[in-house]
Amino acid sequence: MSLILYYHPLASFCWKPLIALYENETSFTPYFVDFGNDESRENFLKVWPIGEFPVLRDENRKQTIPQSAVIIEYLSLYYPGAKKLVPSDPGLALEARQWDQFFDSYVHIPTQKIVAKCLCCS
Ligand SMILES: N[C@@H](CCC(=O)N[C@@H](CS)C(=O)NCC(=O)O)C(=O)O
Repeated sequence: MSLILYYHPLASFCWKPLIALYENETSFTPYFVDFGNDESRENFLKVWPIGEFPVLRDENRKQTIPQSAVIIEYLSLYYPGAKKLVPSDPGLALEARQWDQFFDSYVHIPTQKIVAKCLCCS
């Protein structure tokens, strides 16, 4: 399988590319990055030393793509499916990016702070 998505189920930024992949039934291998497991963490850091997920690895194109929104654009470009992920109209594409960044800033980042706090407390 060509596409591997490095992700964590509690990381809401990872849900963005997961939704894109599932919407178009794009074939991929999910790789659950378990930072509590040395082998899992090291395998991921070999692919993306920054250590932030989601990251898409495309073995066919020999590309490593970080950043949730860029992964969606990459899928839209190289693995298009029945569902259009990015509007063709440049004005609408700009609006989509605007909302994407809005939700990143005001929903995902606060969500991740809550998740991190809860995990630290448990
Ligand atoms: N701008 C990035 C943000 C990704 C991000 O913040 N990922 C978090 C989880 S949701 C992460 O990797 N946290 C682990 C860490 O930073 O060590 C994106 O859109 O992908």
